[in-house]
Amino acid sequence: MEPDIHPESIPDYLESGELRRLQLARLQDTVQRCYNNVDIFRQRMDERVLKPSDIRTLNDVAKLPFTQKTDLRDTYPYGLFAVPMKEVVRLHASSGTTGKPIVVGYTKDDLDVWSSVMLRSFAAAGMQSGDVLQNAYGYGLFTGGLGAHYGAERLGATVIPISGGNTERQILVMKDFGVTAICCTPSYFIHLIEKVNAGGVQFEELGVKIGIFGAEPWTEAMREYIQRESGIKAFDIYGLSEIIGPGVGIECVEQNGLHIFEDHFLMEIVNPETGEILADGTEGELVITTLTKQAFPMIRYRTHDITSIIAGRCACGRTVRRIKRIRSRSDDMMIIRGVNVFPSQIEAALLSIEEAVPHYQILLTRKGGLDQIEVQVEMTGEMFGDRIRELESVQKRLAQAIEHTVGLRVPVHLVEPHTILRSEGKAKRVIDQRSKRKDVR
Ligand code: DLL
Repeated sequence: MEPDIHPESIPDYLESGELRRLQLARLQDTVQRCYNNVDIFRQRMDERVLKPSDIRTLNDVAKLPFTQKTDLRDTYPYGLFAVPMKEVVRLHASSGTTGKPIVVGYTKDDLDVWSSVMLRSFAAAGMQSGDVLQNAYGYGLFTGGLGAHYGAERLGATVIPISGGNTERQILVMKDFGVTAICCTPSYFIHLIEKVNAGGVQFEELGVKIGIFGAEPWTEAMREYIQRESGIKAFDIYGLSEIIGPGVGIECVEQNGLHIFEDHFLMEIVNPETGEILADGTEGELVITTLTKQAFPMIRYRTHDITSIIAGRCACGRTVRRIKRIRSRSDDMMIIRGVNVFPSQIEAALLSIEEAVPHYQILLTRKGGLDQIEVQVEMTGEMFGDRIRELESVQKRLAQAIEHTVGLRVPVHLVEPHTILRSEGKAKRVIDQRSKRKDVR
């Protein structure tokens, strides 16, 4: 166990039998509350001739119906809430890729749990009271800003609620306010590093030590890039609005998988096609059941996030299990000439080339009924002055790295520095121009 465990982090270290007993009691309670209060859940249980009392062991979770994102849309806005609205003290919403947003609600107790898991997240990444956190996640309907805010305050850190965007001001604050930790999306952090460097300052000089990055997929290669370029230690934090927001899981100082706060979130990995539960270590779709949520409990929520459970104890001593970093969303998979391609594979390949900069985008088009892919990568300022022959060599090596990783020859185009849109929140890596409807993800 780490020395100086924060009292709220004690559940991270529960003995496994005790954790399973707690999970079962909480699962039974959640199922009963959903049965009593959520119409579509009760109907689905009744169709299966299943009663809450049939949940006798944790394995019985497999008997319960899945909840899909479409269920949230179909019952928009409040159809899955399990408490009367007068008990709901906060709403957040996540913008879907199509149509209406999904709306999630919290009781006072839910906010308490959320702050607590966020406190545990920051503590796992090595933050303490006395740290000064620049919170550059967006405040508003997005869960990132307020979720991080209350967790860090509860830890006793000093929170700077700067929200996303306004990069010049972010840099001023980082320079002048004694910032020791920062949270934002990894893509926005890369933008910050770039801007700091452009101002003639080395990022290391700023005194920031810890970065808590999530809300979008990023790769191990990207972590290496970030740590090398900024001198900070970069941690991966995971969460989704439907479950609570950020704080479902985070890496500890070992940086070897994300601990899931299993006393609040029951996890399963299933085959995304069949829904069959997969063994630890096998990659599949993460499915989460909330164990303590009151306003918006979720039973077997299909996250579409692809990962696997890491078997075995973490060197940090936490007993709550870990998952591998999210490889991608199942719906981000592109099928090009019969080959499955994930954006994260392209990112890893690009960053394996020394000269590469992490600003890239993937363009999907359709020609003659066939899907075409192209990768655009920004040149660095130095490369821009290079001779054509040198640029061709970089381009060739990038294409070879992609072919090596993905097994597909993909055209790579070097584009001028600063021509790919920088994100202040979640990056849009894939520009899909295959249909008339320009669907930008
Ligand atoms: O992104 C919550 C959050 C805020 C997480 C701040 C971490 C930090 P949503 O907007 O509902 O919530 O998006 C959730 O984002 O299902 C994943 O596909 C993706 N995602 C979130 N964290 C990670 C991560 C917030 N660390 C969706 N790695 C999730 C990869 C992530 N993907």
